[in-house]
Amino acid sequence: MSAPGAGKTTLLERTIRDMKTGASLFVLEGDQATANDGERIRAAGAAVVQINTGTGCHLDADMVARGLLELNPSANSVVVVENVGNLVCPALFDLGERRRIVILSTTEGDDKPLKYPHMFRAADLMLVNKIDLLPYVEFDVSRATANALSVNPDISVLGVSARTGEGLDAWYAWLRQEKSAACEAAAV
Ligand SMILES: Nc1nc2c(ncn2[C@@H]2O[C@H](COP(=O)(O)OP(=O)(O)O)[C@@H](O)[C@H]2O)c(=O)[nH]1
Ligand SMILES: [Mg+2]
Repeated sequence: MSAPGAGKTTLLERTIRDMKTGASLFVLEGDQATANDGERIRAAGAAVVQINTGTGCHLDADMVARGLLELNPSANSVVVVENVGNLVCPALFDLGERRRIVILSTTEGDDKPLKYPHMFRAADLMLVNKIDLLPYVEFDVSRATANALSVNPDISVLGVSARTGEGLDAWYAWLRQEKSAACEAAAV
């Protein structure tokens, strides 16, 4: 989840390519219109189903259920759901996710966790993306982190650049750790 343009699709494309996820990662792409992001994900090498919400500002559980039937992910794979871009409605709907990630990019302002607290309260991890742009924008990563922690003391925070690759190793480690924890929990 994130505001439009924070880098959800770019980060996913890079993750699929760098981790060589092949048939172990599947994607549901939510947007009001177009299949653009679905095509980008397919070109990166992952199976994807595009869901268009029309006038809707978020995905709901029924859309995800129908998308999953079509996507048909294999056992022990990771399914990533890219929600419609905005920091309001997607926070309010349970899609059955195991973990929720919010991306805040450095061009959006470090006050956004305070202005959209429900989104940051609903997330397990905040990725601060576009850290390559920090020299050019007024964005204080430690202030953004403090703001996120003030609305959600349990949120984890990682700084990344989906463009330069800085910080992505920590993101990949987080993803691997979450996947093995989920597989262990499912095996019990
Ligand atoms: N400088 C910079 N640009 C980025 C980064 N990540 C994404 N972008 C750019 O931000 C724009 C929106 O990215 P996109 O992935 O479509 O965002 P989405 O709407 O959240 O899926 C595109 O022009 C990307 O190239 C980054 O880490 N650094
Ligand atoms: Mg996108």
